[in-house]
Amino acid sequence: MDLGLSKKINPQDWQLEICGLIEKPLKLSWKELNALKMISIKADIHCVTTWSITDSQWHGVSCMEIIKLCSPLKSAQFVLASSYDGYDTNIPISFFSAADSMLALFYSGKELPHHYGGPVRLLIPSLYFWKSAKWLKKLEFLKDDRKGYWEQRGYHSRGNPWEEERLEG
Ligand SMILES: Nc1nc2c(c(=O)[nH]1)N[C@H]1C(S)=C(S)[C@@H](COP(=O)(O)O)O[C@H]1N2
Ligand SMILES: [Mo]
Repeated sequence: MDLGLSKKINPQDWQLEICGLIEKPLKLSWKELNALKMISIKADIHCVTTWSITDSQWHGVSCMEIIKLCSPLKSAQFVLASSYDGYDTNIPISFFSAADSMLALFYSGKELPHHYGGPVRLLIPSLYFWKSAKWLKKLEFLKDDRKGYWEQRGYHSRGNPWEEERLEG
């Protein structure tokens, strides 16, 4: 379920911009991303329409690695993730920096397929799945919350599944 990006992104053309309230703004190429330390996680995914995928296997770069690289300022409280299809979504920095939050490059042991958001998707297992931006293009660190695509259309700004934060917040 997505806005639809018909054109596949060639990993060689993929780039991630990291900007906003950070000490070191940077751009990461596919090669640079792959040189970072990777982690594997098993996650339960919670979709807003109540289905969940249990025990899915993901491999990629921990969001903590990104935080270490760019050094967010104390004033940075939110991350706005934007994608190659024009989608965006906001994430409180406390959830972005959770141990299981990652830039996923592999799913079930295989390179992340295009329809799952490959080559690189943000994965925030502690929030509803609409927060996991596919075809990730940019991470912007912000002081104030800025709603993304679904949040502007009535979805909850935080989206914690344990609090059932589905709509308007
Ligand atoms: N770039 C992008 N990411 C996106 C979306 C989108 O439209 N574009 N949709 C979100 C929503 S609403 C859901 S439910 C999940 C669906 O992920 P899936 O296609 O892997 O099941 O992706 C999220 N990430
Ligand atoms: Mo969704």
